[in-house]
Amino acid sequence: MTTVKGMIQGFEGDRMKVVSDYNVWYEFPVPDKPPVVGERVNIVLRSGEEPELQLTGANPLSQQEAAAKLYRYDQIESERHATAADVDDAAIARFWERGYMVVDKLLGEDEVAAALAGVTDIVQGRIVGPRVQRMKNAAWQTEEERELVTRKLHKFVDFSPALHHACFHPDSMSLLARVFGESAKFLEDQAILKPPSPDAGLEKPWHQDMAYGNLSQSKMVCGIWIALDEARLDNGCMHVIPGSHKDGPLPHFAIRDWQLCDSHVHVEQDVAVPLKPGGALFFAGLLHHGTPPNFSTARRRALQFHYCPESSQKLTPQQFKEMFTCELSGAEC
Ligand SMILES: O=C(O)CCC(=O)C(=O)O
Repeated sequence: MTTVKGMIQGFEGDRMKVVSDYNVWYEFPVPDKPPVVGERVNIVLRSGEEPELQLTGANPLSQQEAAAKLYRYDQIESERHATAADVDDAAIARFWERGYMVVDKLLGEDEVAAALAGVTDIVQGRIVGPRVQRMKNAAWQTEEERELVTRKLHKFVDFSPALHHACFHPDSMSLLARVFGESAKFLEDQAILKPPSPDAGLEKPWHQDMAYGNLSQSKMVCGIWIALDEARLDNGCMHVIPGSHKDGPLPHFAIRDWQLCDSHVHVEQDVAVPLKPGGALFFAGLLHHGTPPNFSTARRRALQFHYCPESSQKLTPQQFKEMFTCELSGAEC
C-alpha cells in the first residue's frame, strides 16, 4: 500500500478531480459533504484495487494569507528596455544571468486594442474554437458577468489574426532567436484574465513553467507575458525571483495549484514587475514566478506565449518525473 498526497482540483458534475504530488490525475465521486478546492488529501493506492481518497479537512491557505505571506510589494523591477530594439547583447547576457527581462513597449496601442478585441470575442463566444476555462458552475446573464467568471483562454492563435500577430510578433521572434542563439519554436498560447472577482481572480502560486508537461523540454523554454491591461501591484502583476532559474528544476506539489512548495520560495528576494499595456516580461522556463490574487476593481488581462529553441526535444515522462515531481526523489513539502 502507498499513500500519496494531493489536492482537490475541482468538480465536474458528481465527480471530483484530484491531482497528486506525482502529477497524476484521479476522479472520485463527490462525498455528501464536499471538500473545498485546494484541500489537501491522501490517495491510498493498493495493487489491484481502486485508489481510495482520504479527506484531511486541512484548509488551504486563504487568498488573503497567500497574498500577505508569499509576496512582497516593496521591491519593484527597475531594469527596463523601452522597446525590443533597445535590447543589446549585454541585455541578452543579463537575461541569462537574471532569468528575465522587461520590454516596456513590445506591442503598440493598436496591437493591444486588437488583441483585447480578440480576447473579448473569444470570452463572449463570438469566436468559437479556442479553449475557455471558467469558474466551476459559472453562470452569467450579462457580458460583464460572463467575463468575470472567465479565467483562462488557450489554443486561440489560429482563430484570431490579432492574437496570432501578437504571438508571432516580428520583434518577439527576432529577440527570441537572439536569446536562444537559434530560431524559436512556438509551444503554447494562453490568455490569463485574473478578473477583479474574489472567486476568479485567484493567485497563481510560485512555479516554474517547465514543470508543466506541455512545456517540459530538454532546452530552456522562454515565456513572454504581455500585459493587455495595466498590471499593477494590486491587481496581480508578475512577481519573480531573480536568478532562480539557475537553481535548476525543482519538485512541484499539488497544493493550491501545481506549484513549488510555499516554504521553498525565497520570498525575501521577490521582485514585482508592474507593466503598462503592451509591456512584456521575457522569462526563462525555470524562473520562479507567481502572481498574487486580484483584490482590486481593475481587470488584469494578459497574454502568455511560450517558445523553445528549434533544436529542443520534449522530455520523456521518466525525465519529467525525475526533474519536477517528488515521486522518485522523495522530496517533501
Ligand atoms: O498571469 C498569471 O496570473 C500567471 C501566469 C503564469 O505564471 C502561468 O500561467 O504560468
